[in-house]
This record gives sequence, structure tokens and C-alpha cells, in this order.
Amino acid sequence: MNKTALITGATSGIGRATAHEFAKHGINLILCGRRQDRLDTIQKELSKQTNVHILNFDVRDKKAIFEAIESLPKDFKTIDILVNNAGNAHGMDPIQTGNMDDWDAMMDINVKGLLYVSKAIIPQMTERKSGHIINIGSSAGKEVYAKGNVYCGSKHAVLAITEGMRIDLNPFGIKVTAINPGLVETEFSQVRFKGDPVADNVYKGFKALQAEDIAEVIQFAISRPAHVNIADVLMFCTAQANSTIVNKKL
Ligand code: NDP
Ligand code: 8X3
Repeated sequence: MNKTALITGATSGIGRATAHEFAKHGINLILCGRRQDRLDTIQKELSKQTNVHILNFDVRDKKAIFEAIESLPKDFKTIDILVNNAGNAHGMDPIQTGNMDDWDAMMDINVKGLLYVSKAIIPQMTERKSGHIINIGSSAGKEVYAKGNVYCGSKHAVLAITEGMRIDLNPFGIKVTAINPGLVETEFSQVRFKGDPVADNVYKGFKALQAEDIAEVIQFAISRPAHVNIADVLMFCTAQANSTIVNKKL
């Protein structure tokens, strides 16, 4: 029987590319996000390849998450793969002038949102003693860079939580994978810089990772044999050596 995957943040970037990749492999999809028009569009597109159900909720809203998961039709109730991808950076400021609303957004979405969605889904995985959780962290979860303070903190937390999940879910045979990309050309910088033209320069002068590159690695991770878990992947484009060294030809 085909597996079912729930992907948060499926309306854009890495989440959307992962939905397309999974659809190619006939995986049933539960696609989540807040932008209904985009959810409708992706459902229309991917329904040609697989079964698609869409859920509209904000990952900050615990009640909405649990109601949405509860509302799933019978054919989508068993979730084999959870991709915790929803998240963003909000702002890029030194700690002394950081915006507290940005801090709240990053901690509430990237960290607490991931926890809430996981909490809504893990019990069915422990009950069945099977499942695979993929958490999208970041190179920013392994290395702190200037003005990255709270975003890096949120992604360090994602990595710690991922490792904690792997330990606690070990007795249940549940796989837990961290995918930690460096610079990926998505809407990420538009969100981070709130539409400021500086966002247009982030991926200039080099070939950044594309969302599809991450999606292929996620597909690789979920298609390994039962005894193999890809625990932690750090991915950079060739031009990037670490968070601060990028070989740009401008
Ligand atoms: P995008 O901005 O392209 O996509 C972000 C996705 O998250 C959108 O689908 C958005 O959907 C969803 N999202 C954001 N906030 C919420 C919320 N409050 N509730 C529900 N969904 C939300 O960025 P990326 O694809 O690049 O980012 C995806 C993940 O990858 C993030 O966790 C990011 O931190 C991580 N990452 C990104 C890198 C990059 O360089 N791009 C590198 C390393 C990691 P909607 O607005 O419809 O709700
Ligand atoms: C996104 C990668 O380097 O912009 O997580 O923080 S970076």
C-alpha cells in the first residue's frame, strides 16, 4: 500500500518541492500551509499523480492543528511520514536591536510549531510502532553567524529536539532524520527581509541549492530499507563552505 506523508509549509520552497517529489513516487499527500490559494493550486496540480488532501492551519495554533489532524478523512488518517518543514527567519539584526515580534515568530513557528504538529501525530506512530519524522533544520542549527542569533537559536533547538525525538522514539522503531541545508533559493529571504530589495542579492553571484535538491535528499532518506535511518544531513551548495564563506562571483 502507498505511504501517506504530511508536509508542513507545502505552499512554497522546500515543502512544495518535496510534495512534487513525493507525488512522483505515488506517496499520498497531506499538504499544509496558511495560503489557501496556493494549497488549492498544488492540490489541483498533484492530484493528477496521487491522492492529495490539504489542511490550512498556522503551526502556532495548537487547537487548529489538533482539529485539522482530527478532521482527516479515513484514507488519510494513517500518517507514515511527517515532514516538519514550516518555518522561516524573520529579520536579521544584532541582538541589541532585535525585534521582539521577530523573535516570537521564529521561536513560535520554527520550534513550538514543530513540537505541536509532532505532538498531534507521534501517538499514532508509537501505537503502530512505525513512522518516519523528517525535521528541516539548517546549517544555522550547527553554526551561529553574525545577526543570526535567534534564527540560529531556533534551528539549534530544532536539532536538539530532533536528537531527543530519535532517543525517545527509538523503542518504537520510528526513524527520525535531520535535514540541515545551507543557502537554498526559495522565498526564505523575501520573508526574512520583509520584501526589502536586499533579499534579491542573497542568492546572486553563485548557484545556491534549489528546493528540489533538498526534496531529492528527503526522498532518498524516506526510501531507505527498514534497517537504515539517515540521521543527520548537512547540505551546502558547492560555492558555500560554511555559514559565512560563500564563493560569490559578483
Ligand atoms: P519558504 O518561505 O519558501 O517556505 C516557508 C513555508 O513555511 C511556506 O510554505 C509557509 O507557508 C510555511 N509557514 C511559514 N510560517 C508558517 C506558519 N506560521 N504556519 C504554517 N506554515 C507556515 O522557505 P523555505 O522553503 O526555504 O523554508 C522551509 C524550511 O527550510 C524552514 O524551516 C527554513 O527555516 C528551512 N531552511 C531554509 C533554508 C533556505 O536557505 N531557504 C536553509 C535551511 C533551512 P504559508 O505562508 O502558506 O503558511
Ligand atoms: C537558512 C540558511 O544561512 O540563511 O536556514 O541561515 S541561512
